[in-house]
Amino acid sequence: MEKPIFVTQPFLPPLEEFVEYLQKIWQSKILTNNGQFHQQFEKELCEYLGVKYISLFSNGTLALITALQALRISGEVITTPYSFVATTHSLWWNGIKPVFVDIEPDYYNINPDKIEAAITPQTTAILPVHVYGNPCQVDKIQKIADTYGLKVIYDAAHTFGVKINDNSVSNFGDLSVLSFHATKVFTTFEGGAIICHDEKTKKRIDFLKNFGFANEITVVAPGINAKMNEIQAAFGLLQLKYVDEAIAKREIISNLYRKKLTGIKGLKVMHDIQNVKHTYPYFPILIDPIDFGANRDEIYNRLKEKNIFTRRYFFPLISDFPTYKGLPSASTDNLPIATKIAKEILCLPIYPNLSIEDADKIITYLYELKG
Ligand code: T4K
Repeated sequence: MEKPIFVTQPFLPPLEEFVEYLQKIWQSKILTNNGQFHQQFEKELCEYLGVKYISLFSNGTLALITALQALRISGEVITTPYSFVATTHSLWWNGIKPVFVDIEPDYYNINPDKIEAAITPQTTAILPVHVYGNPCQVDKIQKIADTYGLKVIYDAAHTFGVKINDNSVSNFGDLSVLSFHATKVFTTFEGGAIICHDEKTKKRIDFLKNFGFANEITVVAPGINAKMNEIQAAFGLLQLKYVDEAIAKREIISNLYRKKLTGIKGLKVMHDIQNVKHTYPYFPILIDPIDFGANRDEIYNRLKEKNIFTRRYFFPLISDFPTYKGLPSASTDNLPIATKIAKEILCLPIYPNLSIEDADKIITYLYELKG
């Protein structure tokens, strides 16, 4: 059996370089609670991403939950069923009712043209996701939010380093939430962040992620413990030095797949969007069972037999999980595009250390599997 190839693999900088950071932590004995590496990492991330304020978190899910708390979102929130389940879970953890709106057929992000019809007097916000790092139609979404007095919180878990016309995608909306999980383009093992536009909001977010403490003796809200620790922050600082190199390697794999898979009947690849800087977190393809001659699950299973572990992100839809499927907006009739895409989607392996030979092997297998 050949060595397994997973959908992703984290990019790890040289270990000896990380040891230097660890030595500093051992000297200072500061392990967490806004230590030196935490402060430095926030500063360097702001510079790298081109954003004003960032608050680091222990993971992306707690950052999402806190983002909703920070803006006091309540009632109903309009969101997408086509995402990782954490997006909707963050609403549930805040006692908010999710209202699912269908996605658009090109980039599988929430369809702005369907949002207005889902707004009720209880709606307080929109929670879209830039799926696979492809930006949502941010201007249209903002216009709706402005018209109806809604907040916009972007789940930007997939968009590290993505820019629209040279402006960070995280500058759109009221808040943007990043994930630095091991499977992401940029990782701190586990980790996340909230990006905001003003100092006051950052302060509130920082209180909330530290139990609500505003100072030693004042608790201003029922906050949680969602702080990033010094080891994560140190790893992040080191990762930052290598992230451009890692993204460039992802781009090579992405271009190879795209070049060799474009034009196969029944297999659709996604194309880059003009004026967007992409960072290639995933390589999704759609398999049309009739035209390709085999369905998505057959391909998934046949590749698995060859020790190639693709993933069906995002199947099942969030709206099909038992917790959410009783909601009126979760009905298949309300979500025809998302339902179709979830049946046909397959994410191919992509990561900086995936060799050209292995990517070519995957391409060859796909040609062999075509009916
Ligand atoms: N919003 C969105 C849109 C998200 O996609 C996510 C997370 C979140 C919010 C929440 O952010 P976090 O709280 O996670 O920061 C993975 C990740 O666990 C999850 O972070 C991610 N999205 C989601 C899309 O994918 P799984 O269950 O598919 O991961 P897993 O463990 O099966 O990993 C996939 C492959 O990656 C493995 O087969 C091997 C490789 N791998 C994985 C890990 C964890 C490694 O090589 N090393 C590793 O350490 O959920």
